[in-house]
Amino acid sequence: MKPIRNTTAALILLASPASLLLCTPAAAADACKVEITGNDSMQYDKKELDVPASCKEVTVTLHHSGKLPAAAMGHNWVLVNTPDLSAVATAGMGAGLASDYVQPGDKRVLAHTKIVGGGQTASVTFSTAGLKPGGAYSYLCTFPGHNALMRGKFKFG
Ligand SMILES: [Cu+2]
Repeated sequence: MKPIRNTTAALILLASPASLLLCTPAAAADACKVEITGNDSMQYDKKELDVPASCKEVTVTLHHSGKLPAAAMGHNWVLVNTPDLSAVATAGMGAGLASDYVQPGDKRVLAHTKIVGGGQTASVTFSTAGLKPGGAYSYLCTFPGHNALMRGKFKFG
């Protein structure tokens, strides 16, 4: 008895146009807009963000790809001079969720988004006038306990 082989596997190949790389002024402005995602495992998807020193303004968009609410697994994106990271995290912890875990008026905070929960997005646009090209900047999440894992280097120029 011969096994009957069914070979009806149909492969449909959808021809897609080769991706085009466009070099336009709009593309240059896009270099000043960066995105980062946080998840329910207390992690950002990027260890480093990079913007050229030619950016007069930078927009950072934070996505939360998880499902947990902000009260349980909230994330923000806070930019600091690297040496200030721990102190800003500690101050933010005391500020509470209502203040997005950022101490109001904290001069060490160079820019920050609000706290987002699962499925939410937040953006911040800030001037780079106070940043030095090649300076040592870092970003972190100031939700209590998160900065141990949720931190990265912010490269300007
Ligand atoms: Cu977080």
